[in-house]
Amino acid sequence: MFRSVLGLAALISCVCVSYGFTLLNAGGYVPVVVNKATNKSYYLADNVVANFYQASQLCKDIGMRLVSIPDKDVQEFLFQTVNSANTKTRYWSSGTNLVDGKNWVWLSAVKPVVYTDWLPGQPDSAAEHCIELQLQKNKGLQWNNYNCDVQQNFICESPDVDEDGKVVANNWLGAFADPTISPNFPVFNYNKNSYYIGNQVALSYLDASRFCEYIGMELVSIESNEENMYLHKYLRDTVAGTSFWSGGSRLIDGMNWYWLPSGRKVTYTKWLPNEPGSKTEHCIQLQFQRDQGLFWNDLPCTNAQNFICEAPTSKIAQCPVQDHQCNGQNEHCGKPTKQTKYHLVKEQVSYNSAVKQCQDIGMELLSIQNKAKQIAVDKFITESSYTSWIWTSGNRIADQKTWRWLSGEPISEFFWYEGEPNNQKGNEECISIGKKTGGSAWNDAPCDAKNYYICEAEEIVNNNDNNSNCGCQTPAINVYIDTNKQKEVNVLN
Ligand SMILES: [Ca+2]
Ligand SMILES: [Ca+2]
Ligand SMILES: [Ca+2]
Ligand SMILES: [Ca+2]
Repeated sequence: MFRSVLGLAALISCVCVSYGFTLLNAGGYVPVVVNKATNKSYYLADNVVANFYQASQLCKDIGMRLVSIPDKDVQEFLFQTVNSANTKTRYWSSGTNLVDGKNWVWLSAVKPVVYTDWLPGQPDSAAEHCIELQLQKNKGLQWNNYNCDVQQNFICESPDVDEDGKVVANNWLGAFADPTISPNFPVFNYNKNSYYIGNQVALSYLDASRFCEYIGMELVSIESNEENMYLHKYLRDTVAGTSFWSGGSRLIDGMNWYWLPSGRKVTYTKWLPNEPGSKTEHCIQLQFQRDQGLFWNDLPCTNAQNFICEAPTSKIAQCPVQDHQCNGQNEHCGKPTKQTKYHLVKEQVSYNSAVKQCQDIGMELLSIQNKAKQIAVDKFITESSYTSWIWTSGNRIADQKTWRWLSGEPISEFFWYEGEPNNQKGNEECISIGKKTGGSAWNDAPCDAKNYYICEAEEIVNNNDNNSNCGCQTPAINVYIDTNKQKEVNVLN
């Protein structure tokens, strides 16, 4: 049951660790062509066909992204490359107007389409939302807007990197706010999170999930009555549609409902009467009823629906439901327990960048709310081998007086170095931590100083059996559509 249809899931872990221009493939290397002028590399996916959404995921799985064409030089390079490859003639790019139904953007690069090379008469049909590149042998590689569901070849490109060769993360939340990129972006905020209504096209659950990821979001998890009511109210006020995918599904084991993007279990529910019904219906559809509310129904995941995305929520490692290794040797055996996961980033950035960069990876900048947490951080820091200062989220930016964590909660217990906080330069409003004998301590520092930082997130681990150390690994869950059989195939690795 668990297999990777296209043989690509297995590389996710290696690709994440080190990105280079030679990419590991399941059976060897991904052959890339390097544009010497820009140092970007390109992969012509000549041996696999995929729709626009799947193509985006497949590029991502090999550490690349669907191609963007910022200018004439890149266009010319791609034309020469495809023309001399002499194999296929039609390829997906990342160009689309799906985001708001009007404006063409390079979805991978989060940039508006400025330079264009449309075929005569294109773009034409308003129902064709994605840009394909068509080779006109020895003449050009011209563009056509086309039905995004069509399965065809595609071109991946290496992501943008900074001077140090580090991949530059796309800033979709910034793009939401930039009217030159997408003036009609249907995004709104509730309870500090952003939501996007995907009502330009109807997609399968998995393609909808891919689209949300494409714009730096994930299919929505509805985890309280307030959130469900807010979504209903927004849909009622905007008349945005009546039927949407959420991120809820029981694809993993056919029984238990999870918010698949995060791995969290579905606890709050708003099922319609007599739902969930058929065991073959594995994904949660949201039904908008104007005067009644937003109700849930399970549906086959291959049905085409509009969808709702949400900015990334914290991720949880969820064990497979069946635990065969637990022998009941301790009281917590088999019971999921919460723990905090820390992630140290050895990159020197300002306080604000640290806050943002943690959020970009679905985590939060470290807060140390109590003594127990300080001890845990001591241990984490003592076990590491560097001596740089590290940002916490503690600051007194709001009123220059009260020290608070990122959540706004005032700090009640302090673990300063002796002589700190000293507000040495009169602008020390952010809290960093450093090593000291037997642990760590705090210093107030200027927020624009450049320090390492620690991101944190809560995760749930199954405490199977402390003695045999058989705790669950964090599964990377990828679900691919078997394009030959048109059904979902789960991949757990
Ligand atoms: Ca067309
Ligand atoms: Ca949510
Ligand atoms: Ca149903
Ligand atoms: Ca200081």
